[in-house]
Amino acid sequence: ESAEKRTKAERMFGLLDGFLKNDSISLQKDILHHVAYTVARSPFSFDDFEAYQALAHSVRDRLIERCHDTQIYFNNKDPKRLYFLSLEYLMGRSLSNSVINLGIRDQYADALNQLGFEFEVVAEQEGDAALGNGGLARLSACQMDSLATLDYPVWGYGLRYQYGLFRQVIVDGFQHEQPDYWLNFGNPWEIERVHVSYTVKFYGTVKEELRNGENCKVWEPGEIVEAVAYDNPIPGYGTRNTITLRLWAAKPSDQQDMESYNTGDYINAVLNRHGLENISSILYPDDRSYQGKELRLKQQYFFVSASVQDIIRRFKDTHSNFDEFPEKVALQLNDTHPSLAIAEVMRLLVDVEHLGWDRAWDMVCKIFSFTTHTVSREGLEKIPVDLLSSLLPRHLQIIYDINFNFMEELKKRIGLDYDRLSRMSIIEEGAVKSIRMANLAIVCSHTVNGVSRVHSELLKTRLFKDFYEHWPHKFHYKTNGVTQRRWIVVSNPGLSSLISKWLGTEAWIRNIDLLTVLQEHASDPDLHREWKMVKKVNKMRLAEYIEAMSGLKVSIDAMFDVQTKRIHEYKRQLLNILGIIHRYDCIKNMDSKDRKRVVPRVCIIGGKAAPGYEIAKKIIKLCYAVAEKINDDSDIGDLLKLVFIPDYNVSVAELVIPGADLSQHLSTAGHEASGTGSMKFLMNGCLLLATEDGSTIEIIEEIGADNMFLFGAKLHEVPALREEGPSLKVPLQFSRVVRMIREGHFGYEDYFKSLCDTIEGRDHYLLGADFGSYLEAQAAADKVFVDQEKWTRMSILSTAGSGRFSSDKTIEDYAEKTWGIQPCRCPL
Ligand code: 9GP
Repeated sequence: ESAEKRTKAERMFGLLDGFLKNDSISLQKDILHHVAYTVARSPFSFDDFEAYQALAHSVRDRLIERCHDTQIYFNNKDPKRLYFLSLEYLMGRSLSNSVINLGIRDQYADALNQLGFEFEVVAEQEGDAALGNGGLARLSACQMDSLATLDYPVWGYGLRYQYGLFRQVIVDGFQHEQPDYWLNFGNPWEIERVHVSYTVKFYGTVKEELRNGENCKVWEPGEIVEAVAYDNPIPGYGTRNTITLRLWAAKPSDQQDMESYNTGDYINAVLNRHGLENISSILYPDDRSYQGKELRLKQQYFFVSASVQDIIRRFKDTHSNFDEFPEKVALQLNDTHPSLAIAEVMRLLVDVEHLGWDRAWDMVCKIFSFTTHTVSREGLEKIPVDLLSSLLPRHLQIIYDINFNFMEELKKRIGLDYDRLSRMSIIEEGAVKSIRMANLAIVCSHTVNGVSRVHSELLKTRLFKDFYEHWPHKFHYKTNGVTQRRWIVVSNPGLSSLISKWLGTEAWIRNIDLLTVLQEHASDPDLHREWKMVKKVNKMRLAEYIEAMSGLKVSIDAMFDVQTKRIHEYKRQLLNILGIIHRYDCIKNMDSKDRKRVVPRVCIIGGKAAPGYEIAKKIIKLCYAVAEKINDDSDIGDLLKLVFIPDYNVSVAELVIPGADLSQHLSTAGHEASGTGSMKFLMNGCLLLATEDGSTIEIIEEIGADNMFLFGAKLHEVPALREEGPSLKVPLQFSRVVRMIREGHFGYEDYFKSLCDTIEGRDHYLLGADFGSYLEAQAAADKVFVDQEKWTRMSILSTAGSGRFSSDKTIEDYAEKTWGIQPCRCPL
């Protein structure tokens, strides 16, 4: 029979013409085929967008081929798999990244050329997949790229939001939010798996039943929704391995509301069904808090329930004994958002698989690991018990049971220290009784990771001190990283070619340690010339973008000084704007001789404010108001320009980062868990002006403090400065620039009053305290910029020292120390 099967398979493979071919003629045929039969346009006349669609489908075919091979290989080898659970992924565009990782970018560029198209122009047609807010979401995307490249057997799981992160539109300097219906033009990068779907239950009641002599809990739901899988292939670089990011979409279930159909309420029954799809429709646009919203909780449970059912189904396909479960499964919780997975695994193992509580609990403690991305107590999620009890009654019981056992164990260790017991309890008593999701995640995970060394210290000494004292072995950190494939190879092709030329190899794209070789050439005049040329081209590209977007012409001889990230008080974009006002004020008061010594600057700020975050929105408006004043002042000319880049997203970042000379990372010490923007700028040879916070502390260790511009209060100084409050002495220049805003130099003085009030008086984020040293750091940057040889050397050393901040490093660390997984490389 097997010989027969083999002959059949060989015949089919022959009919398919073997593997897809990647020579120029085959690719051209393929693209034209998709123009004609997928896009349904004339192959003799199609535009750039249609060319993009056809090209994307052609690439997708190749991704699917590799995905199949990878899954077949994984299934044969049956390694321990990692399941990465995250509610957010900021993937950006897929085309360029995919063809580079597949190693066929040049072939496609040539094929398109033969058809009369340009690869770059066609690639620009793609919209961003923005299924996330900020750092955490982009980190997940970088980590998926590294997991695929390093051949780890992994599945990513998430939600397929129909509306991604809102589009930021600026009207008269004010942020407006518009929906990002990113699926409008179809999405060639996903594969709808109609046959992979799971039932997800909500509401209802829990009954006790005697089954086979055992007391069982039976959950009778009040609402049923179907989760349908959409698979997004993630190709590795330099490997055939292509892993899958499986995103779930909500669809009405056939089991729901049959009664209403039968009783004749057809119209309402259909409308109700449609409402259920909303579960996966909207991404919550706030990266700091998601407290107590029913829809958010539904999203969390919907995604974890479908994922956990899928994971157990896959395990059971090839295993009959659950004792092997922890040897085959590692579950990573990306922040607390997927923590309900813990209760869901318990429910499925106890209520459905009937393993018994103790056996199930033992497994849970072996499979879960948790990474937190926040430093603030307010950022920790809490779910009101009332809400959970109505939405997921069985899960509430399970969490209560977990907590009861934990409290009993704790009492044995620490006695009746009620304060401590109540701080560590998963249940928070109080006006609104709530579930502390972080406590749940810590209690049930074998490892709790921070995202930088200092973050981990803060977790151990502040946020989770009690837990650290109880379980010191659980606490670790993995320094975040970003993928060099996206952040150098895709976004900065000039720099990428230059690095390969000087290293004599492209191997650094997989082995980032090789970048250190650049250190040997850091003073070579030939490298300097080529390095500066690459930067110049990138600055020209960025200048063209700025002009197209805002009409503002900027000089590429000026220093391009960039701060792009989500707008937050702690990230202190306001400090940057105050610095710009100060610079403007100084230039205005200079005589012509002094003006000749001014280093011209183009200050670029970009980022989105959460829709409900008023102060952040005022910061954006202030940026526009100041820009208007400065840019219209003919007396200032090219000495200073200020640009706000609207709708900052991954593809805009790919343009901005390579074009930056200087980048600013200004968080008040102790507030940025890690920060990954700095790593992208660093890789691109951009000098950093930064506080000693989050990952910057580790960047200093790699490239040296004299290779960057550091300023500001250190972590240990912050409490004393805060203590001083309004009596803290601030520099005169600080009071002067704030007064300029208050007195209406930039208009809207009433509107900006509350913003000024946040920094005069209490000034929680210490802008006044840090202003003096901030200006000194800025002056130091000016001084070095004039010495282009020194600047270029520092720039080369920045790139050369960025290897530690590749997500490849982070992932290897996680794989070895947290997940216990091994590479599983599909043969070429
Ligand atoms: O704010 C942190 C940022 O510091 C970190 O680099 C990133 C990735 O770990 O996560 C951010 N947190 C969030 O995006 C939401 O808490």
